[in-house]
Amino acid sequence: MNLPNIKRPKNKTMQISRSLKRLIYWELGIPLTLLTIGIYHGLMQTIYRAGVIHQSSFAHLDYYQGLTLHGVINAIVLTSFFAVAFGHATIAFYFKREPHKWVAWLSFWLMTVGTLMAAWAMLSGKASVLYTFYPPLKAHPLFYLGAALLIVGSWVPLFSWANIYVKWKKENPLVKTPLAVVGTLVNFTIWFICTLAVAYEVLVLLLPWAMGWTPTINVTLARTLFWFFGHALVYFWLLPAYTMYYTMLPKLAGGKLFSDLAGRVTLFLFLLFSVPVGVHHQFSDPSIPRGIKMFQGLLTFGVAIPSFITAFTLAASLEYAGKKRGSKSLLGFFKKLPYLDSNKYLFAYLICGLILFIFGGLTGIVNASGQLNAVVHNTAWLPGHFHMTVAGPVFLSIIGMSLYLYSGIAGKKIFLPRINVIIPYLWVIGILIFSTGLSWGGLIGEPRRTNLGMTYLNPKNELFTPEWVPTTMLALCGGIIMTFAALLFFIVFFGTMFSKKTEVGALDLPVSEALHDEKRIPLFDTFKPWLIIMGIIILLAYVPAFYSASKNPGPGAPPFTPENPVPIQPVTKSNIYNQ
Ligand code: HEM
Ligand SMILES: [Cu+2]
Repeated sequence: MNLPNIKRPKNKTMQISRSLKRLIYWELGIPLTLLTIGIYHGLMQTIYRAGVIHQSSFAHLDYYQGLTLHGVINAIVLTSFFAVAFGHATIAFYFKREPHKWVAWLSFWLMTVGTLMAAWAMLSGKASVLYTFYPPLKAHPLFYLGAALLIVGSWVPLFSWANIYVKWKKENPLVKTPLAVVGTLVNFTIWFICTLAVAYEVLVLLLPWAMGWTPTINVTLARTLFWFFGHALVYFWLLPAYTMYYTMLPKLAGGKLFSDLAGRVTLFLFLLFSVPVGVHHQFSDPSIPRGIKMFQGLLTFGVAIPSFITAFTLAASLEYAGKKRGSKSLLGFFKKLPYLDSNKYLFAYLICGLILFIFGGLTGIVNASGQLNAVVHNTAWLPGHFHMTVAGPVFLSIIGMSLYLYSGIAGKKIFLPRINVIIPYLWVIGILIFSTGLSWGGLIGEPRRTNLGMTYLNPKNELFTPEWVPTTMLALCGGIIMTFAALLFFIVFFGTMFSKKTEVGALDLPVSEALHDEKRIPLFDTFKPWLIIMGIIILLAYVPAFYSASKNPGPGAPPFTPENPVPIQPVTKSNIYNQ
């Protein structure tokens, strides 16, 4: 094609094939289109919960159906599609080699077909089981199958990336593996291992039970398998953001990464601590002995080590950047960073995520502590906490990077750049108000996963609880601001997508140099020993947990739907103990 007014790409960028371009467009475009439904339901939840409406459904969509769509789209579909697209981008950019075409497209189609199956089940009201799909709530079999396909599809590319990595390593045995590549490979290794448990839960426990082939299910075992996956899932969400923090944020701030080795240590420690801690979501579950809860609770605090390394390394990197930009005083560097530079909008998205993450981390320490957990368990505190993690650094880095990747590869200018750079700040203000409402409400007993408008927030109902009026109103105000910020983002993203091409598109990622580029230490440039230690800790933490969950499960559970307290199939003496 002849494009006379189009500028040449800058140095160091990479021209990628049409196939990979199209793949990345679709892997960003599909989840961001679905996200409109996810965000709509987020707003609706705050409206129901504040008692603005007192109905079980709105616009033919039930509260729990909406909450399922919200959790599945925002926390599973968006994050998985993005992680794969970002993985393709980092591997192609750093190794200058593209992943196998058919492997990449196979992954895309598995994820897309899986998403469509699950979307059909959720939209037709046959899978209102929330994104954790705990039994004994039962969904349509296609929901479980769809979720399994989405997950399997998302780890297929790991094999192609690992292949490229092994070849590269053979050619460059003494060169440090690029940090962003370590991030991607660590992330997908964790993902591959943890998803084996959820695949077992879906294929061996849930599907036969949902099909009516087995009358009851072992709820504790299903939950234990789920959380083997579920906690590592949060690191699968976070590691792309960490990769951006270490390898891009210092450069965007105008400085250098304080220590390259700190990044490597952090990433490998995540390999050790991401999986064997899932039982901290089951502190209140019977059938799991206290010793295991204690052990996994302690391991959870192990994550504090890489988190603190990250906090200090990033603070030092930002300090260096601020000083290079002319700061003289001790903390003056904070004032010198490019917060509102619309050319460096990715900085704004990343720094805003970091600000929220401070509060997400602090509230997370409360959740991880056994006794404090008992106070906040199943209250609104929990969504208050995780909107400052998954809807904080995770979400902001995903949407910021989606825009960055798309506009770079397509060669298009950002639509409304001045608006774009304020979106993350609006989001931070929204979340801080929203999460204050939820966390405060949680501390005074406001439950999560509850349509409060039907009862507790309905003045005509005998259960009306006036203490929760201010807390749910705060959450509603925050929710409106977040929805407004998201709306602006959709305008910017789709506006960019539908605008004219102005440059030859190329794959370009910001690359931070290291201030302390330590010598290559073989231990921090190889996966094998880490994988072995990872395996040992997982066995120690999980063999006793699975053993107890299988041996002392109590009676098996027949299937239920959310709207009826009576099981779908009658329970008989002969089938209740039949697992
Ligand atoms: C306009 C923005 C948003 C609003 C107003 C919002 C609102 C809410 C509310 C009120 C709940 C709790 C409902 C309940 O427990 O009854 C919730 C749950 C949740 N939200 Fe959001 N949210 C938003 C964005 C996001 C984003 C961007 C993500 C992730 C990327 C996210 C992930 C989740 C998850 C995983 C749950 C838990 C669902 C469950 O308990 O099954 N939310 N959201
Ligand atoms: Cu966890």
